[in-house]
Amino acid sequence: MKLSFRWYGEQDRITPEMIAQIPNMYSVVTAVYDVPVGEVWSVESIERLKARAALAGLRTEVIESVPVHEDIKLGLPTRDKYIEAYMENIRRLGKAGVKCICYNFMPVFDWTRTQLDKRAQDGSTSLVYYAKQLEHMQPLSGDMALPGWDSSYQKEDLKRLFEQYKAVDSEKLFDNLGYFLRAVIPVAEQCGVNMAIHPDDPPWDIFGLPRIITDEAHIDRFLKLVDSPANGLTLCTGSLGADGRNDVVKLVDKYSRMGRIHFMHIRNVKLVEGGFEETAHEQRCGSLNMAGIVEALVKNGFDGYVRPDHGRMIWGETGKPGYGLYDRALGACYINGLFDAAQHFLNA
Ligand code: DNO
Repeated sequence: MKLSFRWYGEQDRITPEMIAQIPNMYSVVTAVYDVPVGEVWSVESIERLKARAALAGLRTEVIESVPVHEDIKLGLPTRDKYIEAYMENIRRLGKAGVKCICYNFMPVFDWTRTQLDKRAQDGSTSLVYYAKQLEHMQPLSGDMALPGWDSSYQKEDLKRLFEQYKAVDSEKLFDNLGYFLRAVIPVAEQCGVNMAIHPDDPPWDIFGLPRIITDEAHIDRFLKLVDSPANGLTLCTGSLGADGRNDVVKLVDKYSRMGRIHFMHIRNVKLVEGGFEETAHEQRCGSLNMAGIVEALVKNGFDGYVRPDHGRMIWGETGKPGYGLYDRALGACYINGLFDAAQHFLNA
């Protein structure tokens, strides 16, 4: 596996030098953040990211994300120009040495939580999702914001989008995803880039908007839309694991055996009545079988990218919820340990 770590570019107070001090670090996971969704990234911005990471001795082989414009997800006639721009981004990134592009196909909102600073007994805080709290959230109010969301939407944009999505159920969304993939996957193949869709987080419909990358049946269907190795997955254990019906070890085993996992987001999550809480990565802190997940990867010879995912806020750190340095670094070390142990015992 190739260990990686999310770096939010030059604005991030967690620098590539800090990231490089985490043992076994291979690549940053980053993106160009100052270009509106749907536009082409300049070669200069891409090269700048790469050069900055290289100063710390790190590669820039994973992009998270090249976001997909809503017109593509909605299947509007204007989608073709956004798909053109997307293909151009793949070409430019491939040229710069990027090997894997993470993206998602969630309508309007990215990952969703109902509270970002839930305090645990040990004083750490983390992100949680409680269905009861969600009932009180008003997505159309325009004053809701989460760190993963596109903050450029105004109230009117959101209203319009919700109207437009009335015509898009999960079948339609699948069709629109297929249309997108049939265009971009051949380009990715030519450029030596693997596309890696991120599952929906949480993996169920939200605010009446459909979500389709949610479980085994849907992932199977997704992979068949374009049956190419370049059409693969970011398997996020915490996202899929938020639905207790998903057997995450089985999914990791199945899709890594098929060679369709290009990027792993490894984190734990604790299922509670009516929702879930993010925890430390450590197995006994949450509901997931972390050792089993890594064992499956090692058994199948997985050599793709891995990153620790959301961390708690600990030791008084403040910053982007889920993206502090300390707990993600602890997560990275735990992941290293699990891989070493699995390798050792499987080869013994
Ligand atoms: C959350 C992330 C997601 C992910 C996107 C991929 O922290 O895992 O925001 O980057 O869904 O497009």
